[in-house]
Amino acid sequence: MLNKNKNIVVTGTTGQDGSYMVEYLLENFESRVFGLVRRNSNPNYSNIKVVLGHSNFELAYGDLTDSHSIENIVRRIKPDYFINFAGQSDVHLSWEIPQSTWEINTTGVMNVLEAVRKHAHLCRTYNAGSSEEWGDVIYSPQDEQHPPRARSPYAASKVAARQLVKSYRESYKLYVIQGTLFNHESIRRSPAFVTRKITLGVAKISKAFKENKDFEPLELGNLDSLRDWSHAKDFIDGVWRMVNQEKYRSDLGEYKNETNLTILSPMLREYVLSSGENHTVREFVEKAFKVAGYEGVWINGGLDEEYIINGQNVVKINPRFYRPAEVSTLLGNSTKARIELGWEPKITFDQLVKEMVESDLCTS
Ligand code: G4F
Repeated sequence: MLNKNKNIVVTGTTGQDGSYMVEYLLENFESRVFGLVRRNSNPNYSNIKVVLGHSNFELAYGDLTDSHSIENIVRRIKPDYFINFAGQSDVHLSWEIPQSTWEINTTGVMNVLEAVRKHAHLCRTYNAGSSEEWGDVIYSPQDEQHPPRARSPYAASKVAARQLVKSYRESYKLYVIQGTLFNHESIRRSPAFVTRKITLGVAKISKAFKENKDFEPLELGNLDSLRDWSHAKDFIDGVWRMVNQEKYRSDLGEYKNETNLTILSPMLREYVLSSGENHTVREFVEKAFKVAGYEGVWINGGLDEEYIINGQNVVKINPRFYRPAEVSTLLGNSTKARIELGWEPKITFDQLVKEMVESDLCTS
């Protein structure tokens, strides 16, 4: 149990990963958790409604792109952990807003690193990294050794952030790492991502079937993309293990004392978190409809492909959802995290799809 005097800052608190991390910390530890949120004229706190009011939880207002706000927070709170899940995480959108993607995902990380360096040198800092950094992969499954081959402004911003993290770790001996997380989903996923877009679409179409009403088919892009999907909750535990790696790695045993962090930092490792199996977008569609009780057939091909259920077209292709450069296959090898951190995912792909569809069926 972490003691009450530990301060933990989590950014991206209202999003999927940040909200699960805040819950995980409040459930498992007695530490004080500060959830960083951006001031917004129309705030959406739906993902954190269960923790609002918790005696160990406090909202802190700040913005990664505003170095003053980050510095003020770090100087005031002097965090023991800074978990950065904030970012512009929509790959497709990164071609539309490349500069702000860079400012949030890269310059924003530099702002965190500078604040930590100046005001909380012993803080354990985590930055969210992505399997997208590996782009057009050269081997499968991908492990920590895979070289960066970014194919989007989003991926490039994460590669650059990783280099910043590495250089701050080595130059200033900070406990700072960037894990490589493959796709992770949940009922809190934004509909900007394909899994939630599909499960919301399935729920809407299923309702229309039941009520005998007309509906618009779900419009998707590349159905043949392969992704290694996990449940976001499983990754929260993995991230926490990464920022406490000396508790799991016997080779770091002699550095357990926190005052030795400056000796420990060059030996820190960055880990892949993944399920180790991948599926196509097409397969996700089929499974999601099956959970709702429908089986269909694919007809035609290419841009004319359609998924037909009960004689009606429920999925069609819209080229708008294709990307200028696609990462066509991702498959993770998380052996190192499993062996060295004792981490393993608990929720299967089928359970993930079922949970997401059933939740959307309930609320639609
Ligand atoms: O769900 P996606 O948008 O996720 P993507 O691009 O794989 O990125 C996610 O995972 C990364 C980790 O690998 C994170 F770093 C990143 O922040 C994000 O969380 O798209 C998945 C696949 C792509 O190949 C895309 O082309 O689905 C394909 N797709 C097909 N139709 C679609 C659609 N994606 C979206 N978003 N919308 C579609 O209509």
